[in-house]
Amino acid sequence: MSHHFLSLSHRIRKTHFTQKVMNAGVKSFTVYNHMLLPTVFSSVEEDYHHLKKEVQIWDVSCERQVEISGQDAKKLIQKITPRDLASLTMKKCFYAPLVSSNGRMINDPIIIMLAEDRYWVSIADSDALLWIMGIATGLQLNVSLFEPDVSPLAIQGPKSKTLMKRLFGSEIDKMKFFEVAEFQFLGSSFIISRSGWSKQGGYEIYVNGPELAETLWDKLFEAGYDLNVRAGCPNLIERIEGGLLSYGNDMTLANTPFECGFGKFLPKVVANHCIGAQTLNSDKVRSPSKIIKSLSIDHKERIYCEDPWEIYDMKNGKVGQITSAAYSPDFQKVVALGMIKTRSIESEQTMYTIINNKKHTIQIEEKPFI
Ligand code: THG
Repeated sequence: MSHHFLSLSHRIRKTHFTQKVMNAGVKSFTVYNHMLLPTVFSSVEEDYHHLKKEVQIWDVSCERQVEISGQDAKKLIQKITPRDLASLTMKKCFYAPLVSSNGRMINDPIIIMLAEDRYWVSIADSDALLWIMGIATGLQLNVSLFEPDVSPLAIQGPKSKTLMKRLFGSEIDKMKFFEVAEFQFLGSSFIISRSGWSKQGGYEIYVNGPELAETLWDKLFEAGYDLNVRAGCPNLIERIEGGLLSYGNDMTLANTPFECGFGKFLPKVVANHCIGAQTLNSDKVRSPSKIIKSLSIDHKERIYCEDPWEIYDMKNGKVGQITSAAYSPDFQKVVALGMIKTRSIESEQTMYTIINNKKHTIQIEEKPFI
């Protein structure tokens, strides 16, 4: 990867854990929701092996919450996503695409219900608060909309449950994937969900304000000493293997949820009161001409995809692009995500991409990699 530096300023926000992350030896950051997000501690490969074996603490404060509360909160939240929220309760969060009026991806957040009239939209990297404010203003809805000072801290890896039980007790055992519960710790209450941007299992603690952030960080490291706990971060290789999509990389405002494989989260017919319903209910959009796939590339070197790599097949020419890629030590090939024309997938042509002037064949893989 090429190494240049980003100039820091007040626009690029630090988090309540940034000092701890620096003390833990972070090597590089990216910017996500105008905030620092660590990307490497030891090396992408070493971080990957550790994540798949032990337990890591991730500063994912950049997963900002958009809080929607008030009389019209429920109406507004069901307007901004085509996913049916009728079964959303305070006990379970939903992964739910936000789409534009013409049915394109605005963001792919997790929605948490805190009360019938109070929600958190845990957003990916786009200014969803502005979009939602625009809708609330345009429709003159009676809501309060803001970004609360909430900092998600993710505990990820196969030993995450053991560590979480030591701090929060045996109630942790009862939590199933995507369940949400409130826990008392250090005299304060914390919302915790069993979720996180890895497929190694884990939890996310929504830390309110700055007061307990560093203490919680320290307690997790004390309690996890014998578990070989380390500071970590979303890992490029692991998340590609797991098929977790990254907004801005694998999908953008140009894509429909069906192209992203999110059709399974949408009802057969999207309700009319949802933004984008008309487009999302059209046959053309429901059977997309291109779709995101898990891929592998016959390439054995450490390589990262900073700009999309074009995909070709022998018959159809250019048939798509690779948007994320990394060499996987476990699979001993480059694992990738990319958008491919369904026509090319169906015609089973050999696909290839060009990296440093050399052709490399591409294989479509199961998601997640096994
Ligand atoms: N946790 C929280 N907020 C977040 C993220 C998170 N905000 C930003 C970003 N990540 C949002 N994007 C995603 C993408 C994928 C998942 C969660 C958030 C995810 N997907 C699972 C999968 O695809 O296998 C499960 C989806 C499901 O079946 O419901 O977990 O990570 N708080």
